[in-house]
Amino acid sequence: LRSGFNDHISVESNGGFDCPKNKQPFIIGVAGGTASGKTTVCNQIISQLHDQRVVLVNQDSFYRSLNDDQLVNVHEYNFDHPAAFNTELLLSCMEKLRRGHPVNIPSYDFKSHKSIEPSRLVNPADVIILEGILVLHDFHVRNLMNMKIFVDIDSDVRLARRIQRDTVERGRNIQNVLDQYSRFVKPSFEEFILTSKKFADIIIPRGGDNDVAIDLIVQHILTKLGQHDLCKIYPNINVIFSTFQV
Ligand code: UZR
Ligand code: MG
Repeated sequence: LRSGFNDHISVESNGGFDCPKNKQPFIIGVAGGTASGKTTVCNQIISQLHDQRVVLVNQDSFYRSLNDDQLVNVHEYNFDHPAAFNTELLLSCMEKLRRGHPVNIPSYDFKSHKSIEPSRLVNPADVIILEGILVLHDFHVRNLMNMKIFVDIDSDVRLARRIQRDTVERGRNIQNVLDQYSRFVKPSFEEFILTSKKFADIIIPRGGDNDVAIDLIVQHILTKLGQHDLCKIYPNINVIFSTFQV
């Protein structure tokens, strides 16, 4: 099978069968501004779901490669705009995972600003978490999700963390980080990310520090997966339940 959107992405077939509706994976979207703690929240959810098959998909993997002109003027490029992502490819990958097919997720290199080989083969799972600044922005991407989470942290805390991360982990200087923040990161946050908060089912204050919120989310996922499991063991479970209700 070919993805149909991008020739270098090949998708393995599982025999062409889609998984039945009641066995489809539980898809969670985790959005929020830069350095809000999205990755921490995802890792905590994953570590508490130890008995389930969980995969994490990053929206960052779907950044478009910059061409030579864009690379020369890289400081003029807005990485925080929805157009910086290949959303068609993200959608086709998520759709395949939802139907129970394995998929190749591209790898993005933050240093060269390009998609690089090898891509990552992701197998179908019980829970799929899609994480990224703009995963709640696109209507079609939102529509794939069973649960939509927005991680909410004060902007000054995020900026402080972003400076720390970009200077220590990404070798940038403070002036560059601040310029980029005021030119692109902050305006795009206000225009595209903050406005997507209203689509969230759950808003988590304090991000990864909020143990109660993580517990509640994990309990909800387990309840939903439990219902899936009952349907697998007893295909007529809905009939049984409705009989009891009579
Ligand atoms: P998180 N980003 C880069 O710094 N370089 C790239 O090549 C691609 C993206 C940044 C991007 C965004 N913005 O704010 C951030 N800039 O990665 C999103 N500038 O990642 O959610 O982990 O902060
Ligand atoms: Mg992150």
